Amino acid sequence: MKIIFRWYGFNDKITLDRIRQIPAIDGVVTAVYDIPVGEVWDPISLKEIVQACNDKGLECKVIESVPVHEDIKLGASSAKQYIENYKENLRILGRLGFNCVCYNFMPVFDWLRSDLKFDLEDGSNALAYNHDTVLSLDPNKTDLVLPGWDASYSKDELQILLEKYKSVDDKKLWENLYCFLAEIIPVAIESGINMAIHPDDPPWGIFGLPRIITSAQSIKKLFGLIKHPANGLTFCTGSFGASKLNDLLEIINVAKGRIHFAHLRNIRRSNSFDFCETAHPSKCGDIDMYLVLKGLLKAGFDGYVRPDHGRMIWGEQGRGGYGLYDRALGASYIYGLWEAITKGGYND
Ligand code: DNO
Repeated sequence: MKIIFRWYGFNDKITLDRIRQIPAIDGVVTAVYDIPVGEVWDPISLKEIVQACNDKGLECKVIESVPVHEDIKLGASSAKQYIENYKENLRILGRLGFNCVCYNFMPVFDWLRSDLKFDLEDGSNALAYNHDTVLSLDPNKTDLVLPGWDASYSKDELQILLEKYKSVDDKKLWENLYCFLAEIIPVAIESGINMAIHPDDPPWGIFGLPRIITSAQSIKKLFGLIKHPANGLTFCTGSFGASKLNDLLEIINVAKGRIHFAHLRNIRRSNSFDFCETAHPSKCGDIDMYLVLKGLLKAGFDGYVRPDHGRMIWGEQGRGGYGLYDRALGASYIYGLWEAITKGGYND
């Protein structure tokens, strides 16, 4: 297992110099942030990114994300060209030594929270999701400002997009996912890249849009579509764990051999749909991180792990979920658990 840290590129105020001081960190996971979704990435700027990481002794082999253009998810006529561009990106990444690509297939919105600064009892704050608040928002009527959502659409563009999705239900979205995977997985294999889909966060439909990567059942279905391990998973404890119906150990079992990337974070649920994020240790939330890591080890997991969202602590200001301090504590905790179970063995 390798522990990596999310780095938002040269404009990230959490610099590589800081990241390299986190104990036992092997590398970073990053992306290209200044090119519109669907376009082909510039190999020269990617090379600079890899070089900058390597110069600081950090590996750079994982991309999060190569975003999937909405037209692919919609199955629009322009999907073909966007899929070609996606393949080209995979070829470029493969040539530069990347071996894992995280992506998601969530329509319109990526991860969604109702609060970016939810006060926790210890005086820190974290991301939180309140279902009633989200239900009270109408993306067609209001100028939607949603934490977590990369608001790259104007109000009008958003309405047009939501209108188009009216003809896409779960079944259609699965079909469009299949068309995408059937084209890109062979190129990923040739390029030495494992594709790792990120589950929908939260794992239920929002604003009437379909969401399909939500449970053990959906992972079984996904893997059945293309039976090669390069068609794999980003196992995200917080995304799957937001639903009480999901058993994380069952998901690890179902995805055995095909988990290429793990996002580890903790959450505390307050009812069926509401939750807040917490510090990483098991004691702080509903996710038993020890059992999760033990489950991963038993499943033979040998991929990348990153500490996912942290709280904002010690007065730190910055990108919600992506401060330095609490994620660094999370990384050390994960390393400690992993060292204990790998060296000491585990008892069933
Ligand atoms: C949130 C992240 C997601 C993730 C994408 C992957 O913090 O886990 O935004 O990067 O869904 O495509």
